[in-house]
Amino acid sequence: MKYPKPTRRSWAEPFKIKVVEPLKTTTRQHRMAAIEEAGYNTFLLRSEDVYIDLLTDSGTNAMSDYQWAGMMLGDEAYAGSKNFYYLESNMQKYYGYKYLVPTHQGRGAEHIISQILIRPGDYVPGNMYFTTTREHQERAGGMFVDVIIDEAHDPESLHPFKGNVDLQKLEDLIKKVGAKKIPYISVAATVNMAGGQPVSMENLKAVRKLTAKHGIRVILDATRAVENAYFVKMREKGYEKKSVAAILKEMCSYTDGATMSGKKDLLVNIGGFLAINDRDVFDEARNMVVVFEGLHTYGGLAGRDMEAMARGMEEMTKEDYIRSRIGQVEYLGQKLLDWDVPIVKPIGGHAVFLDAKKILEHIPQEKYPAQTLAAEIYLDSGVRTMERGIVSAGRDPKTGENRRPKLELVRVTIPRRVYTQAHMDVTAESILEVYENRKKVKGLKMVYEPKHLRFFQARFKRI
Ligand code: PLI
Repeated sequence: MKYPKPTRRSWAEPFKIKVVEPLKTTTRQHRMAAIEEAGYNTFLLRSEDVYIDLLTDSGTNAMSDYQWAGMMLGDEAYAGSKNFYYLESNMQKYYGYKYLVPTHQGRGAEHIISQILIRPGDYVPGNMYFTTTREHQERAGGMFVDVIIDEAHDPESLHPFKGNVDLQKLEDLIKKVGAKKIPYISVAATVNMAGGQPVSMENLKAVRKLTAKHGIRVILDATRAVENAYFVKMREKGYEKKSVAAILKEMCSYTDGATMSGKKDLLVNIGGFLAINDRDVFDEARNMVVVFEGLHTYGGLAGRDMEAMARGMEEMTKEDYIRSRIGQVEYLGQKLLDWDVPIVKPIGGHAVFLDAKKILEHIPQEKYPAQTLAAEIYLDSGVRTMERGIVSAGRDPKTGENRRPKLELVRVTIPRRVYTQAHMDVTAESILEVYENRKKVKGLKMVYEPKHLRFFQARFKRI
């Protein structure tokens, strides 16, 4: 026999393709001009110059026919849209929180909760930072404190729950600054910046227990909580037979509220919400949302967008969907591992993270190895990825110094239900090509640095 028999049965996408969007291929010469014009920042590329777009899984999902059908049922009323009430009841059903405040996307919810709960001089612990989350905490006068376990900063560590909160670090912070100075702990489910790494249920329970003792709230970043729930099912004892839906609800039950970017788990292109159990916080949030987002029954969204989110909630917890979602990321990651390309291990939920520090070990962090690697991959094939290293980390607001994260990564992010296995093959081959030619690559220098969230708009030149 020519081919060895497979050792296990394959999964396949639990859908078929009904509408297609043509992709454009370009020449290397075209891409050279495009990346130069974009200041070597993949965020500044025009998407029509991109072949396979793995910049982000945010708002890049393919909606189902069921969701598109729902779009036609948009009740575009300024107040009291029926789509809002449907979204509210599905949020209660799938996440279990009491109150819902819709927002235009995740950062809208982060803004509101930060302004309500954080006072100047407060400390906000979190299991690693996320860019927009920390920005809003700092704008409210808070200081972010990283309390994730040390393993999260080590790309090689095989810890199954690298998103876990280090309880000792949290306890030390409480002792040092006092519980009164900690309005809440922000716990992200599948930690984006750590490589899409999950939090265990056991850890969530322990965080709940410790914070409850001190009267500190727990706010979940539920953006990719379904993906986290799937990892709990796969890796945590006692959860093998539970449904992903039940695991999700249990995770939320150990928290007081959640900020949510619907653009990820909810399989839509726009939307988000703040969910909360406390009536007083809800009243304040409802009051704030009308100033910054829109009326409390639409929060900056069209009725049709809320309908699509509500329907997305029904699809996200389907076992065959979530299995193929994570399976596709694993397929790409395993391919790179088989070729010894350094990536963050274990493979994450929404993306494969390339270890740029290791791949371009001859380029010091000040010369932006991850930014450089993302540009090189684009040059090779038109595949767009994203820097998640020193550029994303930004500057310390107190000292003005560059933060120097241990992780210097390139995120190869997989949109949901968008690309096929062949796209993953092409991507993996491009990364391998760049990896094999890595010695020839030189770094970048930053020539324009925006004040806030600099990674979005910073510009670079080749050294
Ligand atoms: O992009 P927003 O405003 O809908 O959501 C902000 C946000 C909050 N939390 C987490 C964990 C995120 O990943 C997140 C947005 N992430 C983006 C845009 C990404 O590319 O990962």
